[in-house]
Amino acid sequence: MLDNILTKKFKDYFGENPHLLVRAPGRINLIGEHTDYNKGFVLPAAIDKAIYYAIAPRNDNTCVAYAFDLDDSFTFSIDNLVKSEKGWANFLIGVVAEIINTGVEIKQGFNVIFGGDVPLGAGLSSSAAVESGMGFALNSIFDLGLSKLDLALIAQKAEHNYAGVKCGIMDMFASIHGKENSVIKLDCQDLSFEYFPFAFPDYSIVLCNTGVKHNLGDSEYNQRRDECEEGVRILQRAFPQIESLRDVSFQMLRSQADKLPPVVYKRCKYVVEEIERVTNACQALEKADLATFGQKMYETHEGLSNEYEVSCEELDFLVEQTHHLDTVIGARMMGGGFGGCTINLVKANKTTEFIEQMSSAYNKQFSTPLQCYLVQISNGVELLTEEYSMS
Ligand code: GAF
Repeated sequence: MLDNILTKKFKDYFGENPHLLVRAPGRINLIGEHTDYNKGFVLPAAIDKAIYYAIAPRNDNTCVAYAFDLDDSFTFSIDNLVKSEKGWANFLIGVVAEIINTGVEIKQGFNVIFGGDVPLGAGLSSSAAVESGMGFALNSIFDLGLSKLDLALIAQKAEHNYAGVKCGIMDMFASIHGKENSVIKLDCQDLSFEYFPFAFPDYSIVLCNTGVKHNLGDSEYNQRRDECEEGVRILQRAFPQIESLRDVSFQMLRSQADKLPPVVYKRCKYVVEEIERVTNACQALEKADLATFGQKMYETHEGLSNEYEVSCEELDFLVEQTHHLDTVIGARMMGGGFGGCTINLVKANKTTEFIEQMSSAYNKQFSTPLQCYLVQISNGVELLTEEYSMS
């Protein structure tokens, strides 16, 4: 549907057919928050909300990009990849620049249109979807020979160097490696991963969007990362062998509690516990024990709210509401925090009731409508069509 709209727009805008169409999904994360840049485990999945790309090569070095949802365009040259004043353009420029930085040559420019239905600022990683889709589209159209892992690392570097967020690898990895009805248990230390089936007919995944826009670049995210790194530096005095919080047990952390600033201790405690929680949650999943899994989600929320301090009033309210509903088995804030969505595991035959109850409570409390999305776990980035003939 959206790909058809983009194809038509491409023809109108550039006067030719796109050569290919790409779909790059947003992501959810079941558990394992703020663990990726601490080399721990995460459990994300790609979803049925995505950014679509229509693209065709050009015969010169110019790149013309049109952002369908913003009705805005930007032109740049592959010979001059400097940051733009336009935030959205930096995601594309960044991917082109970081591909070239890996030593891969891009020999010509391109025309591209992109847009989709991943809500912006909702913690569903629209930016990672944009970056992953751009890399995948360029890799396909110019036959660059980059692997899926290369594309994820390129997208992450684009986010670091062109969007200014020192994010972990989770979001782009999920957008690229997603698999229908499966969550990805990713070990962020060595980037090995395994798929866990996540298809429980009795439960649905519902996201509740606070509408509060988080801005990861707004320094808080990077600050959390700095606090964790500070913790590691201090812990290394007693344990020189550790490289990240992944290598730290709770006992090791406890033994150094008086050496760490209280805020840093809290941050490290949350991360060390969360890394272990993902392992325990996966064991529950293997036994199809959704009740234990859901309990772990609630524990994560407590840690994110009280120790990592990345939640907000609206997110806490939404999670608290679910304690009064026997239709919900697990809920927590999701993603970087400071707004965005909660993720809820809800009895499948009660999702409408759940959405009505949550919307009404939220509206009463904050006088703001609540957006809810019933999401399906989908495949990762993929080619939709190839049209090599120009018309
Ligand atoms: C954001 C980041 F981009 C991820 O890398 C991850 O750290 C997440 O916040 C928190 O788990 O989505």
